[in-house]
Amino acid sequence: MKINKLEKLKNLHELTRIRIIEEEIAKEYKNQEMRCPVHLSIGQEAVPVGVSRVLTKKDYIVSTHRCHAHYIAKGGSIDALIGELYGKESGTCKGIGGSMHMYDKKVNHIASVPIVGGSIPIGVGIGYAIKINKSKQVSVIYFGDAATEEGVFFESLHFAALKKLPIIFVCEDNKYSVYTSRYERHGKRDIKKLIKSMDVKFIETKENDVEDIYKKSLIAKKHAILNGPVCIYSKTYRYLEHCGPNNDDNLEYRPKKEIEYWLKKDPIELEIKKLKKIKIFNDEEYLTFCNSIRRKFISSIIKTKNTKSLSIKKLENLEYAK
Ligand SMILES: Cc1ncc(C[n+]2csc(CCOP(=O)(O)OP(=O)(O)O)c2C)c(N)n1
Ligand SMILES: [Mg+2]
Repeated sequence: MKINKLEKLKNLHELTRIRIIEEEIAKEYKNQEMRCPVHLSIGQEAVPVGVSRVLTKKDYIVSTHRCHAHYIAKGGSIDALIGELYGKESGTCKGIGGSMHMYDKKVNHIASVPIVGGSIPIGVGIGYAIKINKSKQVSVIYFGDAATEEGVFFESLHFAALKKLPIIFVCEDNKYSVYTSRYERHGKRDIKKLIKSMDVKFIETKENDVEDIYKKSLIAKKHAILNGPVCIYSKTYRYLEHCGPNNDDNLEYRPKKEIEYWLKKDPIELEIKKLKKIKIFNDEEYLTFCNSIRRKFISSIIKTKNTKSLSIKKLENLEYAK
């Protein structure tokens, strides 16, 4: 499958949009007005961008504590994202969830659950509903490498495989659960063997390569609808601390060589290199694009700061079941 020039540019723009938004959140966070912990995805953008390129608004996603990029890539509202971070009524959960609870029915981002592995069975339930309703959608379940250590992960894969549900499991393996590496947690356990043994198709992508992830997501979506569950497994890397706006490389829980390896594999740099090679990258245009995203985001922050938080009275009257 060939990706045309326009699509290549779209990929780069989407990676960049998410990077800039997360960078600006990191800057703003230091002003201590965002009223929640934040888990940023800087460095990990290729997975949500590649996967989302094959999804429609009607397809469903569920996410984790590190959910901003998933929400943005699914077409979520930037104003609603910021509103949620500032605890405002305009937020995706009216400002009472915070960064780890992006939820927006308008784009079928159904849940973000910070209990590790917690959103996996929700995504499986959605897959089951799609199957029963015979609608041609998929349920995408994003999770980190640590979620594969939870009991519910195994139960969910088992049920999805048994019922042949239209689910794309997406494992974003950034090697770490907070400060602890995959090897320290479960030695040389082979995730590929494990997932295949559960009768779920396994597709590994190239590291941080948005085009490859896009192409493989197309295959995954087709498989999920026709044959049942599939797992996209993608190695990637976060640049900042597990939770918060800072770099924590001074703590030395990650080897220097490893950090250097991943910085050379930056998803945006990789894409720019490719576009330069086929001569469709223009420095000036790209800079203009970056500046306009940054400007829009900052003005949205300023606007949000001047809006209201949910009143106690309204909070008491909220009916979630509606
Ligand atoms: C069941 C459970 N155990 C522990 C935690 C504390 N915790 C929050 S995030 C996290 C790390 C999760 O790592 P991973 O799933 O790989 O996602 P990443 O943060 O790397 O994106 C942990 C252990 C939790 N939220 N839930
Ligand atoms: Mg991880």
